[in-house]
Amino acid sequence: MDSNKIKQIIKDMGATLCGIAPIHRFSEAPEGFHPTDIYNDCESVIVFAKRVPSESLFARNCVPYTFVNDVVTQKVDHLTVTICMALEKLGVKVVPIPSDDPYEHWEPERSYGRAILSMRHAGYLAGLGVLGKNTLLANKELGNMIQLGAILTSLELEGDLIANYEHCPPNCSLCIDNCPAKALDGTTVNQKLCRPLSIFVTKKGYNLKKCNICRRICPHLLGLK
Ligand code: B12
Ligand code: SF4
Ligand code: SF4
Repeated sequence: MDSNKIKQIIKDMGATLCGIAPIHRFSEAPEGFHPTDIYNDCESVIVFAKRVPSESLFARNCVPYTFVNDVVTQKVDHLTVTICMALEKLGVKVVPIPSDDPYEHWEPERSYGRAILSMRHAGYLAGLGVLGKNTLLANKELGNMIQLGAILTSLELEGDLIANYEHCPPNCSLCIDNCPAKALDGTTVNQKLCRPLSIFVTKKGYNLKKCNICRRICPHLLGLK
């Protein structure tokens, strides 16, 4: 099974984008968060994305945006497992990675969580886009409104070219300046500051995404063209 065949299967099943990162590209991953820390036999990381509908970003109430995100996250998770079932039937060894939760690493004093695989880094290494100062992965055509999914495989697959287009103009700092929690520094996000807004818990216990400004304010929200 070659790279193009795998990517075609995954796109036919509903992914908007799909790219492949050979394992050697992950040499800079922090200890404990390398794909082989999840699956010994991993030789390639397949990363895909679904487009997230964007107009809910501009709703005055945060419920529609929260709803859209929750549903697209579930869709990507279902797609991940469905792709794994299809590839396993073809004899390919695959390990699915959740799009968002759950993960184990948690540092309570700084409210810092880290997923078993960083989708933003994996997406970059698979050629799906570039990382902006808002820390999000932005694709040339779809901007940052993409939800990412990933699958580890023991197949040695040909990698996609890493994207080299410019994302953030040197003089742009709109996301950093407008973050109400002052959580952005241009390379990372202070989770302790962002979480109360990004994952706001209502009195009834619902998790709402009350803030998405760093995503919405970006001139490249919907693409770099
Ligand atoms: C925890 C989490 C959060 C945290 C931290 C966000 C963050 N930027 O890391 C909080 C709660 C703040 C958050 C908020 C949001 N999130 Co969130 N979140 C995640 C989650 C579940 C894990 C991310 C993680 O582990 N971060 C911790 C580490 C990886 O980040 P770091 O500390 O900056 O990493 C440093 C080092 O550890 C090192 N590193 C770490 N791993 C690796 C790997 C390699 C190979 C290398 C080289 C380096 C490296 O590099 C960094 C610089 O030193 C991911 C899903 C996933 N599995 O990735 C979604 C994810 C990042 N979130 C997403 C989204 C959409 C959001 C929000 C926009 C939601 C909203 N409110 O509208 C906001 C955006 C806020 C922001 N600007 O980041 C999307 C982003 C999609 C995209 N286009 O990029 C993801 C990828 C979910 C998905 N599957 O699509 N989120
Ligand atoms: S989601 Fe809001 S609080 Fe979090 S980093 Fe983005 S702008 Fe800041
Ligand atoms: S708002 Fe400007 S600095 Fe922030 S991610 Fe978008 S282009 Fe980059």
